[in-house]
Amino acid sequence: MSDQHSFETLAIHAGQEPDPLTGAVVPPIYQVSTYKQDGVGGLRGGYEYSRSGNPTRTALEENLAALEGGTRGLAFASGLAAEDCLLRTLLSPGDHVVIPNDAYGGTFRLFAKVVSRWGVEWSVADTSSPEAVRAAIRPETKAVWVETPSNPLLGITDIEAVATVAHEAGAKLVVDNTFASPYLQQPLALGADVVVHSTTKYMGGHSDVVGGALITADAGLGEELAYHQNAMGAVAGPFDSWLTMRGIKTLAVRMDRHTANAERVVELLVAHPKVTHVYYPGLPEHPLHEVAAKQMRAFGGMVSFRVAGGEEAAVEVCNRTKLFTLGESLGGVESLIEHPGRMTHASVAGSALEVPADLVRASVGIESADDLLADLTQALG
Ligand code: P1T
Repeated sequence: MSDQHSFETLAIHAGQEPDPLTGAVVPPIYQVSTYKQDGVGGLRGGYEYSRSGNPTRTALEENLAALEGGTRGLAFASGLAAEDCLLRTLLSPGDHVVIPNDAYGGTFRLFAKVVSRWGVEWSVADTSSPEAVRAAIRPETKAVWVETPSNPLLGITDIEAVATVAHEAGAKLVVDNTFASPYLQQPLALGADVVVHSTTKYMGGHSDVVGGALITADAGLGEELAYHQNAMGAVAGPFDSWLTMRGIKTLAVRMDRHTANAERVVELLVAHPKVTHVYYPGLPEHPLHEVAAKQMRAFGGMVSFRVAGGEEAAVEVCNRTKLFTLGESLGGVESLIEHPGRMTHASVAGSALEVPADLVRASVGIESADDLLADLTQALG
């Protein structure tokens, strides 16, 4: 599949050549752990053991690389498994990493509670300011980690500007592209070295699979990560890879609809007397709206807002919705709602990443926008 094709075409065809044996149009689920060798070392297509390589996973990995415009894609058992592999590839004891002041709680926990135990230092910066990132960099800084848009406050980082700052210091720029998806934003083209995904979210898109991915522009780094992927072992299984590919085929149409519905939800929330603040990069009053408009095709399906009446009022809104399902995660076709302070971001309590107690996060699905607005209206009361 040529890289010249447009995103929608690549999503459906990249890495998805009809099966050479049967012509099956969809890559089969190779539910297998090992492969017959034609004499010792006589591998068919390079496959020897499914941790090291599996044809269904290969199909997904080629697809991921094409969609992010990278040279190498790697699929993992979860987003955090991908992050763990990346951190332990890039960092050694004594190294330092700059992390954002807004990020998924589990990502923060990985830095604060796990990787730090191996002698890796981290400090927090407001990555929406390239100057703040520059100020946080130390001689030992090996990586700058960015989420844009960020979870849950929909903060925006100027990828191009922060890539320059990181590279001047000899550090790599990692961008978690989970909230945007490659349809809306392609960090490698803006100078990022590695893209991270929780494919559990928009890529899979149907709340039926947990997975993660790393995509790199540089083939050497891709090789190093592939080595660690195999050495550490948290690979995506064949069925999970297949489900993720199935989701990706409709990514473009889903993201268009997520965005259109989110814009309707934002309109409602901005005008609502019980809502004190709306976080959405598509709003002209978002502090980095212009940067978002420059680096994103559209603004996506995630919306956060604060509710008058504090934490209890925010929790009540989450409890009262009927169509927006109360639950963690995001990016599926069905709308979800949650209270980050008590749910997805409980692990950042007391840290520089603490989220407002009156915050509600909505993952706007692709149901009828009118039905979604009616549900939020009754929940806000
Ligand atoms: O859950 P997992 O597939 O391991 O991915 C972790 C992860 C990484 N990056 C971002 C931006 C994420 O949002 C997540 C997971 N987030 C949720 C489960 C959530 O509800 O926010």
